[in-house]
Amino acid sequence: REIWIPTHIADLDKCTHLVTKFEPELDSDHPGFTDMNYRARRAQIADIAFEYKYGQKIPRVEYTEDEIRTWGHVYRHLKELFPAYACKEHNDIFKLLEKECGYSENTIPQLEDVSNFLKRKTGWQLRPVAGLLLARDFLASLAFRTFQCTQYIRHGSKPDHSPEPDCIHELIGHVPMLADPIFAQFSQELGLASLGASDEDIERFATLYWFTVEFGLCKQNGDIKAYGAGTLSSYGELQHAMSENPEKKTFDPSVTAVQQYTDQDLQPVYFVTESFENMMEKMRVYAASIVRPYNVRYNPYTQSIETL
Ligand code: H2B
Ligand code: FE
Repeated sequence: REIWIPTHIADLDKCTHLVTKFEPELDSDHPGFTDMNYRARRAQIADIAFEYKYGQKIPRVEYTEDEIRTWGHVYRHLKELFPAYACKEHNDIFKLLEKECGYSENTIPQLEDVSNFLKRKTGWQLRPVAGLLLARDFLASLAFRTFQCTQYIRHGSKPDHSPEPDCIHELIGHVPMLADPIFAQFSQELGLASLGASDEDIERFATLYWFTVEFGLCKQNGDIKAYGAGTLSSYGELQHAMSENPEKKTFDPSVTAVQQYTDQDLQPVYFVTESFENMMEKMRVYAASIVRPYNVRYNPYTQSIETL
């Protein structure tokens, strides 16, 4: 029984299976559950993703005043914390995004513009997605330097926390790190390692993704800084991560891959890496130990996966 994998970047049109557990229509704890306007708006923005095909321009969304207010509120709070708490790479690129890509308190950047910025920096690109994706599909897209990116914004009544990814999380948390060459490489390699892996290994790669790309901490000049997008897009989580309260363990893929985690609350455990290079080295050793029917490599000229 061979596991189907995308072999050309256009095959990502088929890697769009959603996990619906956090959606406003289905989750009665969602802050938008009883807000019919919010639900209609979400459906409207989701349609962009449902109709999107590889190679198209990402349609622009005209955000409402309410949506921009939510964005601005979170943006302001996070910006106050970044100088002390975000890693150097995130701080540097965030400034560049403000200068070159229209990031500001008063503007929600358009995915198409941000995607073009990333293409120039590291060859990463965005494609719109309607919500939380199956881990296998989400990880597969990373192999093609493609980030499946939500375009809607969280409900305004709960600006600090969103149970699902939203454009604040993607644009402020993920995008700056994807514009860093080393982190860009790390993220793609995680995607490549997942292609054709068993369900059990996908679970472990998803956990590794969680404790690195989403909630990872790193050492810089003797201090602990945040590089994970879940931390860098929530001021509550960022303050919590930098406090003495949570446990901080050393990143070690074979330990990290089986650590329990919660997607409902502040993280009780974080993993700290010495450097992105060191993390990438350790991940290569871990990935090489996974049994797969083949090895894969990415051909950037044809944007295809070659199996070896
Ligand atoms: N889907 C979307 N749309 N964004 C994410 O950041 C995301 C996802 N993360 N699906 C994935 C799951 C991650 O938690 C791991 C790979 O399961
Ligand atoms: Fe994320």
